[in-house]
Amino acid sequence: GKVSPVVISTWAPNVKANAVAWQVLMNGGNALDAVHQGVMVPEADPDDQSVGYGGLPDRDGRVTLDACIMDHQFNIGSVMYLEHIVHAITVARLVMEKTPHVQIVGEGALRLALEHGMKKENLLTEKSEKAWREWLKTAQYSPMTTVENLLERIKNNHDTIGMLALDQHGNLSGACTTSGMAYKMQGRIGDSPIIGAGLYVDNEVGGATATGVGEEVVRVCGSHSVVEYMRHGYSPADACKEAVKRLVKARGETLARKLQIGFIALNKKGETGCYSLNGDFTMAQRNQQGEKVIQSPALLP
Ligand code: SD4
Repeated sequence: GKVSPVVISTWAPNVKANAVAWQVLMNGGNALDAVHQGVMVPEADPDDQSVGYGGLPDRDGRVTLDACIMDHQFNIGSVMYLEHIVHAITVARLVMEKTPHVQIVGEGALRLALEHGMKKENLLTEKSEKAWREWLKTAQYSPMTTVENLLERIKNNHDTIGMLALDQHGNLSGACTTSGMAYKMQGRIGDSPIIGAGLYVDNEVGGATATGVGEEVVRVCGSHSVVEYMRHGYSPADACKEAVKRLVKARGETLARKLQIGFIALNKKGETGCYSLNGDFTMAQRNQQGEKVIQSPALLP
């Protein structure tokens, strides 16, 4: 029989992204197209300063994007340190479908995009440039302040999008896209374009995606860990919780209290869940019952 589709994504404002993904699924589209088109919504939104166009730049004023995508057959593609292209997720999909490789960075990723007819654009909006110049005044160019800035943005409930979908054929896919940590050092890559860290999908089990301080998500192979916990029988929420606990164990509670990471997960049966290190994390969900924002439970609330 037909499976009941579902879409989830990190952060409440991404109900808008879910709506687009849901429409793809309702038109009979597959999970891969759903997550691809879904995450294009915040990528194109100038007011989302964490993703795509309008994203906050690195400390030198360059907007550099990271994204990855994974389907139900272990096909993967990712781009890192991509400049001048609004839809990094589309370039990640080009890497997956049009090249023999799985990860392409910087100039090479830009070239791939241009070769496939994508347009070169300025991603730095006036609003983001102004924020960056303001930051320059007091930041002393320090990477520590970038973590503080990220935490501030997370409090404002507006950040990186990771999205997972289950289609009517019972197939899972995921996508993750970000402009990364604001005012990061040049060339810095977080978890978001790293398969296994920012995103992982195993069609026999489920999928997971992450948000928060990427350095910490990478440290525990976050999304892959969540999927492995589900493989061993944990519910999506409990699997996310175990991965968060693993980080606290690795880093200690004192440091962990100053950080934030959040996971969302979706299993083969269409069950969903989320869990975060500290408070303020939300998950947006869309299924046949309608649209919903779920306040995530937290380990150190
Ligand atoms: C990064 N994980 O680049 C991203 C940022 C993020 O919520 O998700 N913030 O580290």
